[in-house]
Amino acid sequence: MPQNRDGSFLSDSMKELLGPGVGQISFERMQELNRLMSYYRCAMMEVVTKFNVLNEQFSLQFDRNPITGIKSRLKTLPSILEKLERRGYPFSLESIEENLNDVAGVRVICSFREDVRMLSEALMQQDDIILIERKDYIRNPKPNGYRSLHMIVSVPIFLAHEKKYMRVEIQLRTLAMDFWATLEHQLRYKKDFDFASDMEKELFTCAHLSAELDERMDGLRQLMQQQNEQAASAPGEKPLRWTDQSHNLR
Ligand code: 0O2
Repeated sequence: MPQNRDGSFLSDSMKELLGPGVGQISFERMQELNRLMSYYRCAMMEVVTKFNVLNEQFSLQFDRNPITGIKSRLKTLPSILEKLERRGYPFSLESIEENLNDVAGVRVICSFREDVRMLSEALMQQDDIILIERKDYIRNPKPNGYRSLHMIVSVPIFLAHEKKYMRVEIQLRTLAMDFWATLEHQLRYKKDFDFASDMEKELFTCAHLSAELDERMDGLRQLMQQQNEQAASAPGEKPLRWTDQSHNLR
């Protein structure tokens, strides 16, 4: 690890965050930072559990899993400091909580666009979740073609003697959206590579293709759903509806 001129191993922003001096004060601040990060981790786990529960319920209803994968990540300390600096926020624990919405992130990969809508609505119906911000890049894709539904939510975590609300960034997207975003991210951040404008255009075209793929897969899903409903309501057949199943579970 590179050593600073004053002999310490900490960057200036890190020193500001952890407080002046070494020894007791910094150690206590370090513990506070660890505590804060563990709160974010707990909030992330709460959100992941909520989606796992919804997946379980919807898979009973529709006989397929709306969620194909859930990823979660905590922002690293260097990346937290970089963002505070870039946005001109103070380097303090309070500032992290107050100004950064994406320290804890959960990404939910869905099969279809309809699943994104269904899951986001079901989550927002839960009375312990507070919506802070919602950005619908599916209805309004970014200029480069990026699509996903972003939500910043505040979720309670239950500690030994208190209930604390923590913010989590949720990204909901389909497999096709995730495929494009993952590769775009890999290409864009490739070191020592200049991203030419014709490559930007090609990526944008790929984004269009992925949106078309989603649309066509949604069409197929609707068709299958209609056929299922027709078969279920045919004479002698009992339609399998959510109300029936929830009744059975009581
Ligand atoms: P990481 O490592 O994924 O977290 P914000 O920084 O969130 O306050 P902004 O730009 O308004 O500010 O946030 P926005 O638009 O909601 O996007 C934040 C995250 O969405 C990014 O996080 C990416 O994960 C994803 N994202 C947004 N735009 C793009 C894009 O064009 N391509 C790809 N591949 N992903 C995108 P981070 O912080 O960049 O990184």
